[in-house]
Amino acid sequence: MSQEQRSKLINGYRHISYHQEYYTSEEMELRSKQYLDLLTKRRSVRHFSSEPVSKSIIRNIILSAGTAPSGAHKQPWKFCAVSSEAIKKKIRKAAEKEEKENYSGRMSESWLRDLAPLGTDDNKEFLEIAPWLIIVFKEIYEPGEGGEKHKNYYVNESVGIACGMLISAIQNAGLVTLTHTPSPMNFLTTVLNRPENERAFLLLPVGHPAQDAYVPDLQRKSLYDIAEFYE
Ligand code: IYR
Repeated sequence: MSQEQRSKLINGYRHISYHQEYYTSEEMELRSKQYLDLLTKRRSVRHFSSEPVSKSIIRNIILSAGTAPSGAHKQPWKFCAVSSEAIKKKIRKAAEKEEKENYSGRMSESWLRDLAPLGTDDNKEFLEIAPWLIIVFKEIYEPGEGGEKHKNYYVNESVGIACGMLISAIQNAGLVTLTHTPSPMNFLTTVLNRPENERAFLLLPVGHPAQDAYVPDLQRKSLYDIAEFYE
């Protein structure tokens, strides 16, 4: 049922009436459970198939992430989607160079011990095998016409939320991803030729899992570990 759209001025700015579909409690029970089931199946996957994924699916996923709320609605994000084999190769080479140093000295003993159950190492083959890499940049400021820098607000929070929505859109599409944070990440600015106001935030390979993909046998915390109810 579509409702008539009304508008009014608040502080001199146009506001439009907002309506969203009304669900009964039963419908909400079902929908919230179905969404939980979808996200429960999500795993960070490191073994990708090279099967192609269409650009239009990647576009929809990025547009979904772009619906995230952001500080003062500045939308301080840029999603760079890479399917070029040459660029993926460059990214893998640079990421592995940094990771080699991380795993062989920059990371502490206790960090390496914490990572051991995940089975990670400095081989980042997935950066070339996955059909797409989405590199998320945060915009630390907005450049003005005359070269001035307009501040963005709550940039890490905003971009973090957008990345969460990106990950759930990837899961909903039937694809898998992994939050990869090669450190330091500044080589991505050079490889992708990004402007001065952007900083690499997260790198996500996107694709189908390999036929023989394995994930570590991990458990999630229970509701009572992650929530407190005050009724
Ligand atoms: N960035 C490294 C190391 C790494 C760190 C954490 I914390 C992880 O949860 C997983 C990996 C890498 O990508 O291998």
